[in-house]
Amino acid sequence: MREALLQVKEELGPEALILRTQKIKGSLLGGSERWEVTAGLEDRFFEKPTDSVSLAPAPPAPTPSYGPGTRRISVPPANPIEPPTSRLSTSPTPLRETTQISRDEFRALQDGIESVRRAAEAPTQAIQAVRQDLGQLRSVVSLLADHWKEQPGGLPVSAPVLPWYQQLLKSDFAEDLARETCEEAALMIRETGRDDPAWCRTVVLRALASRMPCAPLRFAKGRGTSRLLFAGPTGVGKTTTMMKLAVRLSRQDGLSVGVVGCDSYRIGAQEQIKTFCDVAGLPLRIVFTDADLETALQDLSDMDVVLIDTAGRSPANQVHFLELSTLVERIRPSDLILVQSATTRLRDLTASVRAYRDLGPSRLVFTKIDESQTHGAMCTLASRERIPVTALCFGQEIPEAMSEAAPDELARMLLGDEGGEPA
Ligand SMILES: Nc1nc2c(ncn2[C@@H]2O[C@H](COP(=O)(O)OP(=O)(O)OP(=O)(O)O)[C@@H](O)[C@H]2O)c(=O)[nH]1
Ligand SMILES: [Mg+2]
Repeated sequence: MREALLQVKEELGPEALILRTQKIKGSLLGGSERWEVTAGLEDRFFEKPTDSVSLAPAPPAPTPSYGPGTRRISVPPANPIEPPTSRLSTSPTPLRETTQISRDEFRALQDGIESVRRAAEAPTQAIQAVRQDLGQLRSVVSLLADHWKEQPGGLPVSAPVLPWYQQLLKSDFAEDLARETCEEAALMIRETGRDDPAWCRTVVLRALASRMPCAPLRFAKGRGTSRLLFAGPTGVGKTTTMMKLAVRLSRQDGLSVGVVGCDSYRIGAQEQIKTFCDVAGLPLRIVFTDADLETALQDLSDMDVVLIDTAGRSPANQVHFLELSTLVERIRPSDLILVQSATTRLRDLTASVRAYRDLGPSRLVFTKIDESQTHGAMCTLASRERIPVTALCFGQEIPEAMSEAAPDELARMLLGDEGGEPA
């Protein structure tokens, strides 16, 4: 019995619990008496292997436990007839190790799965948290915006359109127009219940476009002669614009086009227009007197369109302006095209357009857009003066550097490229 107990301790260690001992009688064939000892280890030893183990009291006999770590050892008594060998009557030796490893592995697996799950959920949770924060921030900003708006010196426009308001100011669009346009857009945004940046841009763009008067020039073949007179300040690109239009109408629209040059004032003006008409193959009449003008108009009376180039006139020069006014009266143009440069300051543009108003301009053309950093001045002018813009010129190339004006296009020039918030 003592030997059996010693063997149990040796096999299972000092923490071994003796669960049951039983004497086994020798067989009829002569075997000697034996002791069967059932021993085991407490469950907790498998949960957390430890070196310092306090021995728990043995579980109540006689029901043996064959739970984890239980071994039954059969030991013969010290008897010289039988060799003093021990025999494991049940579970093979690796039982404890196998069970312990499986549990450890299981735990490790569980831990692994748990950490993978946490890692997988982390970004989603983070995004949700950021979304929530954003939503809260939006409402706070909106509340603050409403509050500030009512304060002296508060926000000029509602929060969702504020970036676009600032963009319009950066483009040199007039402050009052920018504010009105953005407030109109803000109202629409509120009604739709959407205020993401892309949508806000679309609504501001539409509101802006509705303030840009544009009208194309259309001519029909064989329906009498349309007379187009080009006027405007010096050097803005009147003659170049006229040449661009002449090529478009004759080559692209297949119309018959004649040209009248009335600029006897600037040196080189006649050569400029003559060279062009020679190259383009268009009939040209240069006029110096009223009689010349009558003859020229008569000569070109069977053309679909007659384009008339005038000398650049400063609105401040009264004598020059009077001459121009007399010329307009004699020609009675179907359209008076007022050419202005996009590089001119708003104040000068406004003064110039108001001076030309008496001549009855029916269309505006903006030139040198390629040389202008911002387009707010010309758009403000068009919006305020309500003279339809017909063409935009953005280079010296004839006829390529010209496009038909469109409200959306002008609005886009102010707001910048497609995208979310302005840069
Ligand atoms: N960059 C740029 N240059 C232009 C544009 N339109 C005209 N020009 C240039 O501006 C200069 C003056 O052009 P003109 O067509 O002679 O101007 P104008 O108004 O007829 O001039 P005056 O008859 O002297 O009053 C020329 O060098 C043109 O090539 C444009 O859209 N962009
Ligand atoms: Mg000219």
